[in-house]
Amino acid sequence: MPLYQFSDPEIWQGWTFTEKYPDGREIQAYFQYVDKKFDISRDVLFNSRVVSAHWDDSTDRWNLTTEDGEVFRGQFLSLCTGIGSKYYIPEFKGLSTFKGEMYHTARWPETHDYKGKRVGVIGTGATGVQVIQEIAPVVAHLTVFQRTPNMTLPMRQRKLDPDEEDKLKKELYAVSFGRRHQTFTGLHFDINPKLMFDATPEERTLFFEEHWEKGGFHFWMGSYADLLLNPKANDEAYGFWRKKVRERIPDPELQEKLAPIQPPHPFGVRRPSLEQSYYEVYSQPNVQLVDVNKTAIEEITPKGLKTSDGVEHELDVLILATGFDMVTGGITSIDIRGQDGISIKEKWADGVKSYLGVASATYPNMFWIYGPQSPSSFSNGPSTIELTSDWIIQCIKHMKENNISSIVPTEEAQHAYSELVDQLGAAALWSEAKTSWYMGKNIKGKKAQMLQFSGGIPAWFIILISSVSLLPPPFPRPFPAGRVSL
Ligand code: NA7
Repeated sequence: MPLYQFSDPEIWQGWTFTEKYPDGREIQAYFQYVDKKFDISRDVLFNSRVVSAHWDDSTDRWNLTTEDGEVFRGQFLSLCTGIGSKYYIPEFKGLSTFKGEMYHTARWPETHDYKGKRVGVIGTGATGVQVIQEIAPVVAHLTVFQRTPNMTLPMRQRKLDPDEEDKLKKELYAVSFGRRHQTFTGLHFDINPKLMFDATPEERTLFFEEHWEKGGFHFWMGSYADLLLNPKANDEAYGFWRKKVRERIPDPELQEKLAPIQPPHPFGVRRPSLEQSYYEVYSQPNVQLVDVNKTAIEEITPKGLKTSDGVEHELDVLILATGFDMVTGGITSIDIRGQDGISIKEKWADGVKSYLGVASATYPNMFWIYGPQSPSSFSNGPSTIELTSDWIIQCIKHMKENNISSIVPTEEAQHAYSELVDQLGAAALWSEAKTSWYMGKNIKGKKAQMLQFSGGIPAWFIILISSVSLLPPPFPRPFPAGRVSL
């Protein structure tokens, strides 16, 4: 905070977060506040799962059906399904035989007492890291099943002082929000334009230290310009990261499991999770780390989990922190059919294609926000969301004012944009991670491809607004002259 929120002053002037990284309850309270302010619930049908959306070319309308059989018709379809709405459970043998309690982190129980329980966690991504550091101090025993060590970053959580925030609101909030479309990630800081080895070793060390101290994504998205492009530069950052992490782990065996000499993949090509006490908990006597590359998960049994060394890890609770069918899963779970009657799931089986990361050829009047081929999680979410929303609103206004009843990207425009997304993805080291949701590689059978626009918000913003440069400007920012050629 403060940038991971709506930029409307009516919202932020009346709300102050209590922590730099607010917890789930506070975020929920914030959403309730926003809802009340704009009376959003009035327009929402809760607890209804959309199962299909079919375009009717004769009437220029979408027909939506819910699980309960209700049918809705509408001219426009906006998919706000997010990038992490379809959670993923690998096909572990015997999973349904487990007699204890089992949760996926996406279905975290609101209240639960882990005190005195034997708990197993599979997965060490963002949710695994959070769960592990929170429950380790209270459980009787915790077994973590790790496949790839997470290259985490220090969160540097802190309480926010309301008086200081009030002052910042007057002086800096508006400026910071105004800058969100000007930085690579849509945050208030930017990538250093300098190349890593153009800096002297002393400069580099000071730079790394400073960014490490700042915490959050500074060490990653505030690093030198070639961090994710040049393997040698990447090694340099990894070396610093490894040293910092190892200092917190007394046991050499654990050091090697959590921060190995040889990195499993380049630093930062998978999303680094933010942590607070993650490494300290592994030194607790009640915490055990199992490397599933050495001793694989063989099966889940009624009593726990059996690994390939013959050990049965007895558990009262099994937590699956195994991730999501990220970026596309929310959209492909709905039977969406456009002009040619082909479902989007079938269309994307061979790889996602889109125009601007907002729309898709043959699916008229359909837009998505914070989804495939947009900067989505390579950016500060609200930055991408607000830019996309502005674009969609202006597009619909333009159509209304000009009596246009439907609009659809051409295959050529879609092809050109999707090629650009692929080329940008191939230009960096992203594909060197064996399993990475950025590339769809965490899901069996999913086509491996860069799923997001990785060229940064400013480049995407120019492409986005150039595509609608005929529309009246909604943006309080300069339009580029002419169109950007794809
Ligand atoms: P992530 O970050 O995708 O993490 C999933 C974890 O589950 C990851 O450590 C995986 O190992 C592990 N996993 C998945 N399948 C298996 C199997 N079969 N065996 C062992 N381990 C497995 O999901 P999260 O929910 O934590 O976070 C998702 C995003 O939400 C996050 O990036 C933020 O943007 C918010 P791997 O590392 O692939 O070897």
